[in-house]
Amino acid sequence: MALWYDEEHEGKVRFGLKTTQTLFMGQSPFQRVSVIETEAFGRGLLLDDLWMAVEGHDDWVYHEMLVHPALTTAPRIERVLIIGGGDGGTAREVLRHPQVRHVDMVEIDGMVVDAAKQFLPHGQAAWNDPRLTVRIQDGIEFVANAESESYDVVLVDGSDPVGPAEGLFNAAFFGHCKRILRPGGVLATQSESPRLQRDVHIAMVQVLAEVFGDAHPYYGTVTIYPGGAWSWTYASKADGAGNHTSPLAIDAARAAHVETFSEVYTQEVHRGAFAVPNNLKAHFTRK
Ligand code: SPD
Repeated sequence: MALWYDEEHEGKVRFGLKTTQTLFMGQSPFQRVSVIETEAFGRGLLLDDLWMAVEGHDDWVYHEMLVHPALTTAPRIERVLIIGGGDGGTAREVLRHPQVRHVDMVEIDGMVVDAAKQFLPHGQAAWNDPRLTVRIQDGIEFVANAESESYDVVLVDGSDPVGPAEGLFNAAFFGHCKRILRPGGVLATQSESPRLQRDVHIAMVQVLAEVFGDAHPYYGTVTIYPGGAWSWTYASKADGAGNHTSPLAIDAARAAHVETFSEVYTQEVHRGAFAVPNNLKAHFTRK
């Protein structure tokens, strides 16, 4: 008999995948961590029964689009901080940039990293890179205590705003992210579904605009996430002259390098992703 795994949203919507094997299931102090083999998308990681990552297309879209718009536009990319990202996909994409010298990845749940190292193909390229330091620590506490102006790019790769990731969506957290960025530095965060989590998405962009004085949502399709339509948001810290880094001022050499290995990212995809649907635009226009 076939076993199906259904992810349910607010008791109204379900997304189901036929499974072939459960490879890992554990309860950490923070959440249930599972790795399940699916017929359609290969191995997948779930946290508290919500899909986080699967092999192939969804992994590429999600991680390439979280990472490369920021890393092809930030003035400097030597020091990068990843909050969350325990499956390793974000670190993998960051470390593909030769200009990156040091990456701190702060993941609250050691069980996620252990399961990813053992069972997930996604992040394997990252784990042995000497530029990566993995810290098993609360990201909220880490940014609150980190030195001011110590990173060029901050990437927030958390789960949804329930459970351990809840504090990654508010002004206090983003305020510290801004403080620890160097002038001109860039933050990119996953910012939920513009369709099924529309209110959370709008609120996140508004909070980022408030905190940074600059926020640009961008969009793509991640089949395994609620509704398929997904978003990330880009925000930059003003430089010494009060100017913000533009998400569309792409460093052509860095982007051309990414295009030599990417599955999804191109400069055209990057530019197109920042087109905001009309019915969301009104929420983001500052008066
Ligand atoms: N609904 C799931 C949203 C998860 C976003 N982050 C996924 C982490 C993959 N690195």
